Amino acid sequence: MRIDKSRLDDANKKDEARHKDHFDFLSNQLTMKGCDVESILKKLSDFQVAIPSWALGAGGTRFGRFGFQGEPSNLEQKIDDVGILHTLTKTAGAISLHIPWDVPKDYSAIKELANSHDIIFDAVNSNTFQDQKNAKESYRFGSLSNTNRSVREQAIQHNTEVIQIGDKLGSKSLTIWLADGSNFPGQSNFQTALQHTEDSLKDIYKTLPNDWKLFIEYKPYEPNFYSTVIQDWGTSFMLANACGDKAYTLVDLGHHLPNTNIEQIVSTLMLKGKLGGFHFNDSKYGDDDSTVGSVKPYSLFLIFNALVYGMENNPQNPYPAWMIDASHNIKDPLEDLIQSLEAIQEAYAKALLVDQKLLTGAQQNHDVVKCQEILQDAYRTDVRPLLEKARLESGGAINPINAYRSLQVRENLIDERGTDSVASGL
Ligand code: PSV
Ligand code: MN
Ligand code: MN
Repeated sequence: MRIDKSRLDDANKKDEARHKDHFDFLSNQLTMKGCDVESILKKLSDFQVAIPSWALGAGGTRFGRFGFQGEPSNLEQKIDDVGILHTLTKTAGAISLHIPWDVPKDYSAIKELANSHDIIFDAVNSNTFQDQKNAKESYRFGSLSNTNRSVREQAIQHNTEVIQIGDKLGSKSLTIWLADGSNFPGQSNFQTALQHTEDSLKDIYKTLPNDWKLFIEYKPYEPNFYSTVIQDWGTSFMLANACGDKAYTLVDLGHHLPNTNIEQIVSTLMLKGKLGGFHFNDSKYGDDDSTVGSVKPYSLFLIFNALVYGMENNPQNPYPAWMIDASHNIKDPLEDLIQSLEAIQEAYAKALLVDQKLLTGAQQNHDVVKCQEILQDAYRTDVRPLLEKARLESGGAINPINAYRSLQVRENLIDERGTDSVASGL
């Protein structure tokens, strides 16, 4: 299904007067403070976040999965769902595929469909954390780090195939997340596992087209609970350096031990020009993959403050690839993603309000109180009218959740796809 533009315009009409009132008030306030509202709006409209193909169905837990009616059951329907998100929010102009969950059958038809929704193919993700049907070797004891050469070769070959698939779609980056590690002390030799991983990554890197990037994701634990080969940003950074200029670290917000200072990690990586990709989600305990901004919105703001600083001051760092890596097991997945997109834009807008010159001055004067005031003044500003304005000007919804509900998007999807459709690839 596609959202009809005139019905969206009607939905917007109900919110228009309130929006205008709020926007005018905020815009005046910000202008009086010296903010360039037009440039903030432009940055907000330009900011696009990839939606992962695996987040469009309801997620499960290891205890089970409650399906959600009208879920997409093939790649075409997943692209249609991202199209719905993009029409409403105007910030979801990309999709990130996980291979082999979403291998296109007809490449030109898939590209045409994505194009008709104004969606591009962002990073492709390989999968060596599950065994595939008819695979010769098993990843039970690791993939790129495995002690068995033929397992490593199968995993390298898979990544090469993922690059080829992505290349046909116009993707420009490969993300590797390895589940490799061990569950018990003594099970694995740390040095051997790391060396095998480095050698395997270098082999994959050799097959990377010149205009591509390799993103190396890290994660401290899970599914292995004693050790993980690429456990932290330092290991990822070291491996990226060992591979070469086209290799970067990817930060996933959920992949840190509790209380880790992620904004500092972001700053370090950007200073060194090695922050390649970013996965958004939120968490209370571990890699919970909760809706972005639902638990720790102030942390998200501080991280964005570091990202904005890096984007403005670190030309040595490429523009990062943004992706939502969240999925929920009880919410409507599309509503969940709309909430995540909104939270990302909100944190970004607040970070754009930080007066960097004033902050630098306060830092140099060691005025600790003033530094905190500057950050918190930006954080406490209700920036939602800016988001509404940016969306409205791009043809999206003033309030995407309200529009999604009033246009009965889920009901239409259920009519179209049936009540028992099950998302593929989960
Ligand atoms: C692993 O926890 C991860 O964050 C990686 O990005 C994967 O590719 C993704 O989740 C989906 O399994
Ligand atoms: Mn991730
Ligand atoms: Mn994760």
